[in-house]
Parts: sequence; C-alpha cells; structure tokens
Amino acid sequence: MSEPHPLSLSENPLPRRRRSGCLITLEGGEGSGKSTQVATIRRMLEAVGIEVITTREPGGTPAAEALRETLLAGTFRKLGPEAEAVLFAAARIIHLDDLIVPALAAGTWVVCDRFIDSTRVYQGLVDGLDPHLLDLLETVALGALRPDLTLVLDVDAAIALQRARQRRGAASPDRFEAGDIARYQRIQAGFREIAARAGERCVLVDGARPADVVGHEIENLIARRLFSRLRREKWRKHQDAMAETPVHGAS
Ligand code: T5A
Repeated sequence: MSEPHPLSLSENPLPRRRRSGCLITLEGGEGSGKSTQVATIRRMLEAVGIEVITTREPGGTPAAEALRETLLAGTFRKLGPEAEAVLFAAARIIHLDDLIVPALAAGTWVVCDRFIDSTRVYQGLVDGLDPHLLDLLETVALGALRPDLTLVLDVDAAIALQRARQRRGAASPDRFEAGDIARYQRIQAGFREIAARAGERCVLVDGARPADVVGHEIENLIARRLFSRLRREKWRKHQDAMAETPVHGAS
C-alpha cells in the first residue's frame, strides 16, 4: 500500500475508538451554574449505579490543567487568537487521550464542564476566528466523537456576572471574567444559537432558577434523552452481579 502524501487531506478522519459510556457536556457563560450542575448529575448517575467521572475544560488531567492555568491567566494572549485556539485544542487532545476516551471505552460515563461549544463561542464568535480553522482543530481533537447530550445553561448576563463575582470574592478576576455585560450577552446569544442549531445534541436549560429546580429538570432531561443508555447500563450491571453470584450446586 502506498504511503499517503504528506500534504494530502483526509476527507474521512478515522473515528476514535468505539465506546460504551455516555459523554454529557455542560455549556454556558461564566457563572451560569455549570459546575454546580455537574455535581448534581454525578450524584444522580451514581444513585442509579452508573460509574461516572466529572471533569472540565480546559483541563481535566495534570498536563491539560497546566495549560489551563496559563490560558486563563491570559499568558498566551500575546501570541494571537489562532495560537491560543491551538493551545485550547492541545489541552483537549490531552484530555481526550488520557482521560475521556479511555473512560468511555471502559463504560464509564463522563460529565464535562465545557467542551467544543465553548471553543465555538469564545474563539469563534468572540475572537472571530475562521470557522474552518475551528472545524479542523475539532476534527483533529475529536475525530467522530461527539457528546451524547449537551446541556446549555442559559442565564442572563447580569445574573451570571453577579454570581461569578460573588463566588470569586476578593480574588482578582481572570481575563475572561474581566469582560463587560455586552460581551456576556454575545456569549449568551452564541450559546443559544448553538442550542438551536444542534437541537439533536443540545438542550437549552433556564439556569436562572434556583439550583435545585435546575437540577431537577436536568435529571428529567437525562432520564428522557438517555433512557435507553441508562437501561442498558443497568442491565449490564445486573448481568455482572448475576455472574458474580455463586450458583447453588455448582462445583
Ligand atoms: N474557554 C473554555 C475558551 O475560551 N475556550 C474553550 O475551548 C474552553 C473549553 C473557563 C474559561 O475558558 C474559556 C471559557 C471560560 O471563560 P471556567 O472557570 O472553567 O473558565 O468557567 P466559568 O464558566 O468561568 O466557571 P464558573 O465556575 O464561574 O461558572 P459555572 O461553573 O457556570 O458556575 P458555578 O456552578 O460555579 O456557579 C457560580 C456561582 O453561582 C452559584 C454557585 O453557588 C457559585 O457561587 N450558583 C447559583 N446561584 C443561584 N442559583 C443557581 N441556579 C446557581 N447555580 C450556581
């Protein structure tokens, strides 16, 4: 078989390994309640016996967390938005290779605070990067992998900003939090548009309500949208338990 030409582009990127766990992502502007709901989802899945890990982007592994620290501090800003987008993608590749893909392959469910839609909104809409570059980076990082469900938390900019500031307390804002209301409104509009365009994968959730009310709706959404996966997982657990139960009379 002849070697591919180094400059030839693959029209059909190789899919990442097949998987059996579910990937749920949470998206939305700063302070929209993503981390709070990640913890709720974890409790819900554990309560029905599903193995689950929670993680975040950028970050999730030691190497990707190191990149997160410098990205959020704005250290790479001077390199320009393209270079910064490549570094977000690098953090994502590490995260996928070292944590997400092996977990999914082992049947573990993964709940991730921010993922590909954040790149589309922050690097695409806010920083104005060419969507083709973002497509390419997404293909390199994900292959054919996509989240099974994306919950987009929708919270008005003023509330989200107030929450983010409240939580931060006296600490100084990172470069993302230092923005103004107009910027938050663009971000919110961007996430709304993604939720409308990718309705198969995304659900827009009103995140301005009390956290327990939002959590209850999310539990119902997961149960409805991923019902067959939840049932299959329970069946698999049941079979595992049966296999471990000693059979009377067996030698
Ligand atoms: N980024 C990220 C990119 O530019 N490109 C990318 O590809 C990716 C992946 C990450 C930054 O990186 C950028 C986007 C981001 O700016 P981050 O710290 O991970 O930054 O994300 P933030 O959204 O800033 O994280 P926050 O923790 O501030 O927001 P959350 O997780 O949405 O909100 P949460 O749950 O921590 O809640 C914030 C506060 O509000 C309260 C909580 O108790 C907390 O105090 N709260 C509520 N209060 C009332 N009612 C509710 N329903 C509440 N829910 C939470």
